[in-house]
Amino acid sequence: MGDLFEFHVTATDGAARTGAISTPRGQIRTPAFMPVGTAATVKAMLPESVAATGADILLGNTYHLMLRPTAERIARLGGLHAFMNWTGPILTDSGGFQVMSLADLRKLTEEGVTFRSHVDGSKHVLSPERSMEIQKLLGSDIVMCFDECPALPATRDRIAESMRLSMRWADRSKTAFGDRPGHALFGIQQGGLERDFREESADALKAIGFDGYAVGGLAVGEGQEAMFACLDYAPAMLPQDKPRYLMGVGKPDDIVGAVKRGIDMMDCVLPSRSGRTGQAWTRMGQINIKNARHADDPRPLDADCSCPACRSYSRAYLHHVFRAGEMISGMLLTWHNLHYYQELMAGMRAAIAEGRFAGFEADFHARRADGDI
Ligand code: PRF
Ligand code: ZN
Repeated sequence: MGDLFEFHVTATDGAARTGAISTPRGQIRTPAFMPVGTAATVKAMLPESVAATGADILLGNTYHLMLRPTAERIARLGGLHAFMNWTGPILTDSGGFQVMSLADLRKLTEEGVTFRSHVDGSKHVLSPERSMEIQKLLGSDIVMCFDECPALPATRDRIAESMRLSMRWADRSKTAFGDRPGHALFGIQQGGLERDFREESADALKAIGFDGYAVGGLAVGEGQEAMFACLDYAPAMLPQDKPRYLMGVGKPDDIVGAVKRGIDMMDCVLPSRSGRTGQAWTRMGQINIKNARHADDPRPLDADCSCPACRSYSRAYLHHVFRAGEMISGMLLTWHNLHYYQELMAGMRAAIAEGRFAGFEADFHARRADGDI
């Protein structure tokens, strides 16, 4: 990645690391949480508001954008950054994972996947080469290899076959990506919960050589305990001096556990999606704003939170606008949730830098109640 794209670890505490990724579009402080902007928007948020929560980087999706409005249209309009008015770095997922979970009539071959759009039923093809082309048209700063993975539980044979196909696709992704100074290509480790397959996958990726490495194929039905057991060994199989990205994770306690085990980057729809369904995440636990017991509550979601929702609005108001179906409900709850997630990341970065991550983790768990608060 040359000088334009660099990762520096500034402190470690156990397996946890803190540092920064420098890109031509700005720094990404790690551990980093990337809000999801699937359809060229973080739903219910202005880009400047997303930045104000402390996000350094957004995630975009090849699958959704290729279908609507198409990568070619976005390229004609100056690329994804200009199109959606986000000037910071953007990481794009490669589409294979979304095809397998969202598209209709999927057909998987060595070449790639053919599928029908979940939007209008039209037929499309994605391959490593086409995914690299789309992510280039979008102007993505961090491009993900084209991969595929089974939902868990799956048989060892199915996991091995899928992982080996993804490693052949990783090789084709690297060739198709070529040499693009200032842009990074990340490989994606697969192998389910099978330690030998995780090792085989990591070795295959390291032999190809990438600017960063994702741990894929987790949070696909195995549960937190099994995911953490895998994260006890999987990140250490990947190069120390490159960023490690855990894809599609997770709840706040998943994130803390992943950082403890050496993960540098994560993304999840949870803070934004649950904001639109009336769920708030706080240091004390979850709040379901739909619940009738908030109807007369003059307190904010979290008196110690400095987000706009907590500075100026009561739980009673948030309850009312949610029940009334008012758009400000999704706006305020999403803002609060993204703010909380970014505060959590900032708290972990500071704790790692000061060598007190264990204390941070104990405090994180001690504050939190199970169930609704
Ligand atoms: N691969 C890709 N995207 C993903 C995943 C993966 O394994 C996951 C698994 N949690 C989420 N998003 N390309
Ligand atoms: Zn708040």
